[in-house]
Amino acid sequence: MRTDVVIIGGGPSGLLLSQLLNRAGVDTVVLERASRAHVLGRIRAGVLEAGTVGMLQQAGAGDRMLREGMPHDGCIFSDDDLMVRIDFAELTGKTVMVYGQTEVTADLYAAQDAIGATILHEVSDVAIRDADTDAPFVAFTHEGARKRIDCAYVAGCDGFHGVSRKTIPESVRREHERVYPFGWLGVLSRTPPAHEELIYANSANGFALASMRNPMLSRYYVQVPLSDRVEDWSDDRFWERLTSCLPREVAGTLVTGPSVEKSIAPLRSFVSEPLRWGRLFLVGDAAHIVPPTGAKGLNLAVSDVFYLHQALIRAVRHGETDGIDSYSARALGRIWKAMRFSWSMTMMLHRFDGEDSFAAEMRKATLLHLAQSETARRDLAENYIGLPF
Ligand code: RFL
Ligand code: PHB
Repeated sequence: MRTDVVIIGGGPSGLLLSQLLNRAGVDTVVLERASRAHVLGRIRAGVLEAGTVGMLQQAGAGDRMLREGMPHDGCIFSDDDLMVRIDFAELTGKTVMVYGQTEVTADLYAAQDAIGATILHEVSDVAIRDADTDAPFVAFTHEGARKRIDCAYVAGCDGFHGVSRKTIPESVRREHERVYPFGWLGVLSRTPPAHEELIYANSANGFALASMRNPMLSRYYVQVPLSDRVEDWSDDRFWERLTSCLPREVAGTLVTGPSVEKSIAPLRSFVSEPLRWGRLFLVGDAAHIVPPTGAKGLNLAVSDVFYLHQALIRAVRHGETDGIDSYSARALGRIWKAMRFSWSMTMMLHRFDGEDSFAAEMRKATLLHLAQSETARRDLAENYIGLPF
């Protein structure tokens, strides 16, 4: 078998890249380790930047999002009972879209099916070979047989635990990492959202986030120690903690109910440079991880795809390699700014075990400043709605 671009990973970045390339006449094969049902069962991101919304439309996968997604023109930051509204629309002229990653992925699968793209599920033992030569190929096992696809380029869209990043020799890779000493316990419940906008809450009991998927489906998170397991958190314990973190006027009207999903995700900042090794390119979580506090992970994956799809189309269709030569530097410029924002949001909103009173006062002062300074609010809004591609 032969194709232009082998895409490893059928998550949002792999599917979006495949969709944009195919529509431009570049042939792809997507290799995904899991089943489609498994990929679609993962509850993850919820906030799409305007640039992400535009890319999904450009890919022909945006119609349902425009119908069912919820445009939000602001969000709330709270510190105990102080509520600070960030008005994205007024401060930046832009809004974000609340629409689950699960739905984005389902829409991309539907769009790929409609154009007859090749996606192989449940592949195993994927190995990228000769990426530093002009004749790379990818070997893998599918339906019990070992197979090989020759290609011009390989896109590593296989997430943090994939094989692509590790294919780049250690002598070439520079890795930067910050691991935070807590995770987020997330709960999905079929209840109306606590508030019409997202609330990022700092409190004496730690961080909490009140988010949503639709008017009858809420998504909440609370900060937990890394040693906690999901089994440690009954629904009652979760609601009690959430209520204690939210401002009283919101907590007072919170509707609780049984959880329909509950999981714990550790928080980490990570970047692996460069994003290119020969004919292999890293995209999305395969190259970088941000803590979810700034809602940037999926959006960064999409901006990587923006740069790479243009570069690959130029290379495959026109034989021009300037785009692939500059991909890593262009994408990393934006990645590091999102890293900084996600890190600062995480520091502004979380309680660190064993911290002193000074650290807690710094968080309070940052939130008070946000309440009183339009300049501070505009800076936050500009980053939250997404820096330009
Ligand atoms: P994914 O989604 O991890 O997809 C990678 C795919 O590759 C497959 N794979 C392999 N396939 C073949 N061979 C192998 N060896 C393979 N190894 C792995 C996997 O099965 C998978 O299908 O990476 P991608 O596409 O780069 O997308 C990145 C996003 O998923 C991620 O950044 C976001 O979910 C992060 N994130 C958020 N991002 C936002 O922009 N806004 C948010 O509000 C937001 N909230 C979140 C989040 C992530 C969270 N968790 C659980 C990590 C909230 C949470 C709780
Ligand atoms: C979510 O709805 O899952 C969500 C929203 C905002 C974030 C992180 C997660 O910053």
